[in-house]
Amino acid sequence: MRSSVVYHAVDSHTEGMPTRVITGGVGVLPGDTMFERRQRFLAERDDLRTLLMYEPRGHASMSGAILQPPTRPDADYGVLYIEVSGCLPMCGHGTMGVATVLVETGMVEVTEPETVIRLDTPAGLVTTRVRVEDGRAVSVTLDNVPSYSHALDQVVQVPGFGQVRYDIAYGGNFYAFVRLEELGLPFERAEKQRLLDAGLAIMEAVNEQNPVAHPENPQIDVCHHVYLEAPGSTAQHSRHAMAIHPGWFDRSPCGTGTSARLAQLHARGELEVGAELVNESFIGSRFTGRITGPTTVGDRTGILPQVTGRAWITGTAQYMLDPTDPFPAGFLL
Ligand code: PYC
Repeated sequence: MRSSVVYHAVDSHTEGMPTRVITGGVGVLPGDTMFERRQRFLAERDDLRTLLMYEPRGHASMSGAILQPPTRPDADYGVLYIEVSGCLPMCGHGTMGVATVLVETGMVEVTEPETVIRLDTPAGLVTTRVRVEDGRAVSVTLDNVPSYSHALDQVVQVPGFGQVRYDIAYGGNFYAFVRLEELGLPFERAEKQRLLDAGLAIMEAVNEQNPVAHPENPQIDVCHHVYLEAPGSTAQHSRHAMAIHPGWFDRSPCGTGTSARLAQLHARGELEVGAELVNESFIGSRFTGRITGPTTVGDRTGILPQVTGRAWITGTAQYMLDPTDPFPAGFLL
């Protein structure tokens, strides 16, 4: 066996969506904040992301997180989210996977019935509360970064669909919300390619015709997620298919998407502080979200979102790279 590198991983899934948690082998990434580390990682070490996420070690809807020492004194670990699509500022299902791995591998001091872990993420500090029974992480509740509704009732021109109405909100990433009834598309897994094509076309139109920027961090300036709302969804129980750049569906109910959904519903006057939302994914798995209070995001009115879900460890691995491997940065078909 020849290998120039070895990356240690604990693989997990959160309500169906994988998180490959890289626990060793990367070293400390340069940068004074996790956002700066993210920017430098994308510029200088993106081949490591693609090696760990793309085929043949990953696949077209892979997701992961690299553990780091924190850059701030109030956090226990730093987290860099790695995806097939790039490095997200924040990832809810990934955070639940990380918290579960930290508890079940004993990488944090575990207290029962609750273990609190503070994570330094590129989007800000995220506190997780892990419910622990007999050493097992039973559920994870995360206090996500402040979220806000960016705009309601926007319109874009989308090839094949004409004018499409949408709301857009931020919950650690930007999310465009579109009702499937308006697109005339059914909420069925058998129609997943048509749904994905529609989501990607809307995403492109939103980014071209109505670009976004976070009021406090203008470098967060892209909408790579489209929430295709299923018919019959309400402010208490919402079902959706989440189309994500460059072409996959979130298997989980999407933690940052749930946070953005809470902000959108609050801005529409449909969900009050304290009320709960059950958010259901395309495969039927669920997160519960709630608004814990009001806040501001720059000069915008925002909310403090909390999201609860579950994650399971699926395996451990050492990922290697043989110097003769013809695909040192992986590939996607
Ligand atoms: O859970 O926040 C999330 C997420 C983002 C992309 C995939 N999952």
